[in-house]
Amino acid sequence: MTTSIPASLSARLETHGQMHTLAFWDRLDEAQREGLIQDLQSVDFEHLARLSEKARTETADPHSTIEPLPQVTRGADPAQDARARALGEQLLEDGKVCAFVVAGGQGTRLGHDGPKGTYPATPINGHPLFQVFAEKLLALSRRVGTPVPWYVMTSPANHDATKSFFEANAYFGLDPRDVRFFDQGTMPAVDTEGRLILDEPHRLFRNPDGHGGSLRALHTSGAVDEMRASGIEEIFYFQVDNPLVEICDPTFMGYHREARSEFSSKSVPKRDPHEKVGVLCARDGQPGVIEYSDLADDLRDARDPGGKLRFRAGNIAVHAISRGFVERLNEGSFGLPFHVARKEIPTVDAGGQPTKVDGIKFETFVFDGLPLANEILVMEVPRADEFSPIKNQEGQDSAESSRIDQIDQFARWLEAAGVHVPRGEDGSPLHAIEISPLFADGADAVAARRADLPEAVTADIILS
Ligand code: UD2
Repeated sequence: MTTSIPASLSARLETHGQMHTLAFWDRLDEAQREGLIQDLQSVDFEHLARLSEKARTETADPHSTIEPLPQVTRGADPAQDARARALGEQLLEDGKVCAFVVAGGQGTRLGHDGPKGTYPATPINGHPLFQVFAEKLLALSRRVGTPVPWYVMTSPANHDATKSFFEANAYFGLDPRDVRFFDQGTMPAVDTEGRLILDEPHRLFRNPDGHGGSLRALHTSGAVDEMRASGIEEIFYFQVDNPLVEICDPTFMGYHREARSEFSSKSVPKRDPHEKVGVLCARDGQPGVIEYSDLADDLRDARDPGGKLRFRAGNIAVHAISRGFVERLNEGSFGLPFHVARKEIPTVDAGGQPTKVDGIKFETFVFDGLPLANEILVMEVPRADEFSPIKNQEGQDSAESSRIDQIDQFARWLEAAGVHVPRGEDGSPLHAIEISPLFADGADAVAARRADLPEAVTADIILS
């Protein structure tokens, strides 16, 4: 029996001006036809039409009121920090915290072939990002005396490659039972006329639905159910591109918990008004993040009476999210707003040959969950200790800038432990330094290994 197009589907395609998606129907084999029908039936055409229309007409709202958000500052009150840290450590010891990395992005900006987490990151060994995180987690698990589970969100395009990478590297020493991979959702893209795009004659082009997709995928994948069953109450969320991330930072988890926050975020003071990071702030009283490109020039440049940037709370995409919050969202019909990215999209021409078209991708952002939380918390942290992402091939936020920042952090840890680290005129260490988290995962851990440290760094050095 040959597959035919269900009448209801062709009526919907007709109504929404999407009949071109069947242009190759006569050439498709049975399996391809069935696949295409399934693909098309999963599209919410009304929603997509609304989004496409909005993308065509959208302009920033000039009338909203934008204010900074209150923040706690790490280091401002050492006694309070210590209390928060003890609380966070207790949560970790009790097995109530898991780590969660969003690793579904394509990493196109880096020109790297493979999942971004496989990108070489450490200063001398060039260990990949995933290894850095795995070893930090191993070190943390040893500190707290219990394994800290790790959830890894992938996208359909990199799921298999990500899993294979962990398998080929024996999970970098982690117990595979403590690492759980799940896929995020996808969204079809449209051309500038709102028409769906064929990626192949028998398949729609779809992109991952943004890191905001995690708030749903945590539920649809069964991850939150699993968390509930194993007693996990708090999710430490981070991005795949930042080797300085302090995974499950107990002080942050403690502040988050003390404030009964459902969604907490770390910030770093923006380097300068033009730095390309989103800013945590309140828009019309609602907390959220405004992308650097959407912050009006006068607000971007505004200073407070102390001379600091008024909107300096740079979003480093490190969050603490309570499991109960994710569950509550998914009980209702929550939907994060879709943001628009205009991109060239691969497609096929009339002859079925590969070509490109100007298109619109739709993505959701996790920080749009902030206004849905009953309580939130923002914590400002020092950039040098916590944020040096690898995003670009060169310049700021590149592998090279991150390498310099990692070496600088290792140098500071050694100096605090009494090791002499020679520095050049510009203040940077003369020799490359790499400290594996398995040797020591922080200044205190380095100091505790004083007996294993040299008196001075006299050449490039790896401590592992
Ligand atoms: C993000 C923030 C920016 C700033 C910066 C800090 C957005 C829109 N912007 O910029 O404000 O805070 O980070 O480093 O978030 N990802 C997925 N699935 C997707 C898309 C992305 O898992 O569908 C992951 C991706 O693998 C990466 C992270 O989300 O770990 C960030 O994605 P990005 O590189 O697109 O965000 P970026 O660097 O432009």
